[in-house]
Amino acid sequence: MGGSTIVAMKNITLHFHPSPNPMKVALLLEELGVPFELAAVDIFKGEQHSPAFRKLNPNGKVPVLVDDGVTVFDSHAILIHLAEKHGRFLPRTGQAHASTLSWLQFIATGLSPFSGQAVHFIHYAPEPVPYAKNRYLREAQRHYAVLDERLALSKYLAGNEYTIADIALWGWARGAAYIFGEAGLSAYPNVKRLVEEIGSRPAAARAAALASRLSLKQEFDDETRRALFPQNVSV
Ligand SMILES: N[C@@H](CCC(=O)N[C@@H](CS)C(=O)NCC(=O)O)C(=O)O
Repeated sequence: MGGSTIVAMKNITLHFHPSPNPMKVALLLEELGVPFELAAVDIFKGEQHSPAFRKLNPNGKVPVLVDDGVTVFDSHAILIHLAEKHGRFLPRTGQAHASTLSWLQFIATGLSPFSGQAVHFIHYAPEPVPYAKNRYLREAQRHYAVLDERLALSKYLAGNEYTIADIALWGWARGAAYIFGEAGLSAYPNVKRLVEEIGSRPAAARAAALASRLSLKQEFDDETRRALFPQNVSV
């Protein structure tokens, strides 16, 4: 009697939906092997717009990480936060450090948004907009071509070391068929090689399995369209 009970607490909560940007963070957490809680944010139901979630991310998007009381939003900010905190997957100095940051930014400001817009105009625009579809598809292709040329020269994006830049790439490139159809990444063999290599890592299998622990809405109906594309809904 009187002894204190030590309860193992998970001090990290990942606000998550199994879509490309949160998947980057899930992979890094699994690679780091740190325990974390998953808090599902059902973006198909509009939970990203709730006042409580907006307090965590004023931009109303996943992922968000709450790490020992510190809140970080935006996937690449979270990748850098975790990599710095744990001293892994972000080389500390020199060319490898600079290259990791460069490729991270390339993916944050280029590959991710152009891929997102390509998906939108290929699959979800309320009416066909050939100009926009062509523009974003071509830009997604161009970004994959730049990555492919880089990966023809080095094993990983930043050189010889697996870094958060590769982890960021995996988040989007594993779903490339959504943009390129059945051909997937076949036009980009070096990107394909890296994405398959990452996909075969146990951490990637664990990250990919997270979705099965959640019961999330699958139907893409009017509620989903209102949640994801509120600009299309007249008020
Ligand atoms: N720049 C942000 C983008 C986040 C983002 O677009 N997240 C998507 C899922 S991949 C989302 O929350 N979509 C819901 C919405 O747009 O309402 C990041 O990298 O974290």
